[in-house]
Amino acid sequence: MIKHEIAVIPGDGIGNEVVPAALNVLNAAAEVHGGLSFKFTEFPWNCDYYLKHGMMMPEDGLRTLQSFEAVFLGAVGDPAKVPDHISLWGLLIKIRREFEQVINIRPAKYIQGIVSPLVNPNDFDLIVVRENSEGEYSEVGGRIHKGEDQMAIQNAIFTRKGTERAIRYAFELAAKRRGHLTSATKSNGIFHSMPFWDDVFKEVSQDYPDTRTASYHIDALAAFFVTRPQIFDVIVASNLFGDILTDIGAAIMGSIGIAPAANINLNGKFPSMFEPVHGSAPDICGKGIANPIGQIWTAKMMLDHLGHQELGQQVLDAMEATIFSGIKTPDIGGKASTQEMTDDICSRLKK
Ligand code: GGG
Repeated sequence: MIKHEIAVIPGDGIGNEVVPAALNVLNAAAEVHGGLSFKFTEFPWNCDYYLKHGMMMPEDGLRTLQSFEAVFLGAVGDPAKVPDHISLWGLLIKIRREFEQVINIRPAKYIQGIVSPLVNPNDFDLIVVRENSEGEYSEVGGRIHKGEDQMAIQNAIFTRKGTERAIRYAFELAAKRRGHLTSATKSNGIFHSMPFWDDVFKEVSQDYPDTRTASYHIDALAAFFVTRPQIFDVIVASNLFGDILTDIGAAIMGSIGIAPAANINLNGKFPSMFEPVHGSAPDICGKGIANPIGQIWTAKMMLDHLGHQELGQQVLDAMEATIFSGIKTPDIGGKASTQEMTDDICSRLKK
């Protein structure tokens, strides 16, 4: 019997609705497998925790998480309680950084049964590899002066190591897929870091002569995501560009509630973390209508990471069959609740 020990952080808002849904699916998947079980240990770290303790997680929180094989996270942020930059840097970004989760993988693909807002919803299937440890997500800088002299300085960090690591990872992934890699740049407007990014991309590309490459400025690339996403296979992007592009990826699939993500630690020293692209959605929290697909697809990515690719594929198939059958939450045109959608996925898995 294989037993996986998973740390679970539902976090804020709908994280507390979609995480239990995805855990039900993982338990159903384990049942189908027969020789697999999960031990989920839940941690109540969120904005309410911050209001009580003045921090998003305890001092020894990272040490506690380190003993688990993976972290399964819902959503972080409740701006009515805690400013977003405090909650994000106190939990999500802290875990990504300290656990050296340097790569963020975010797939997007056309799903039959979901009405895409695209004018011409062609079949598309792409993966964004987002640099996850540096770039524009930086605490380097400061705010000085008062009144009309007020000033904020924000420095982005692009190291050779971090940039090359993300680009190389994306080339390796493209080689396993359709052999096409697109780089997101903005070297006409951002004077230092983006020409540097382009140079590293060009240099690394020499090691992958069979991979076809393209490079687009992020503004044009964002437009192409909407007008012709089918031209893309793997896209490599900096931290901020990757974050923005993947919200567009979610939008063209039909809902921000669908998109999954994996924060990968490459050296095996720390657990990787699995969390959907969406946030805590305070506007729909408590209504029982949050789309569980983003979290369930994220669970599928965790299964892949733990070595259960076949089972992961079964989860994806069940999920797609449920959507195709019309059992859908309101954000994708249905009337089903979070629970109804989850129950249907579990029963299809067990068939
Ligand atoms: N699902 C995790 C979550 O709450 N994400 C919200 C967010 O703003 N994330 C920013 C990021 O991924 O960098």
